[in-house]
Amino acid sequence: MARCLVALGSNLGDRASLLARAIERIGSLPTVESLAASSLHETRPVGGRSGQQAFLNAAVAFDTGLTPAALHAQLQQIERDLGRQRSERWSARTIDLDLLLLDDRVIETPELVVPHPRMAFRRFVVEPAAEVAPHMVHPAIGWSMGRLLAHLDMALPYVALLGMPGSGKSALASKAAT
Ligand code: PH2
Ligand code: MG
Ligand code: MG
Repeated sequence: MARCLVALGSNLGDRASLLARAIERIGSLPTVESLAASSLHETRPVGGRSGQQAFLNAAVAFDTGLTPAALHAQLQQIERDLGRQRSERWSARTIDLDLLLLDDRVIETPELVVPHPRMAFRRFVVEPAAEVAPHMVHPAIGWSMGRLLAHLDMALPYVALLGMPGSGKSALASKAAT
């Protein structure tokens, strides 16, 4: 059995009902036990086209004997069943289910990357995650969800560099850091 953390988000359709249905479906997956669900958080869209509707975000933690690949496939099936249509990246969606953590495993395959690459910087992920799994540790950073949230709360003056892949963001960031 592995303890698993999943983020949920919806900004299209009846958001609360879609999250509730997704949580119920996750709870009835084979071998899933001891599921804890966070409260629902209304959040402003981060990235994507301007003018998108606000999100409802949540997180669930549970035990499962499913393999990472099987769990990922099940989550994608639930997304499809709840009307998710994939168009451009970060477009409005009925439901988004992101596998954040699976114990302390690090997985990098073309289909699945765990821990979820952007999870640690996103308040809409970390806040609900800290509600259901405050002591679960991000295996690359070595910090618990509770500590990541406290860190975000300190609002340090970060600067973000955005750009196309290969546009030189990393080189610029290392120059700026020295
Ligand atoms: N998901 C995204 C991009 N932006 N913003 C909020 N507030 N909530 C999300 O779930 C979200 C987002 C990509 O999956
Ligand atoms: Mg997502
Ligand atoms: Mg996703």
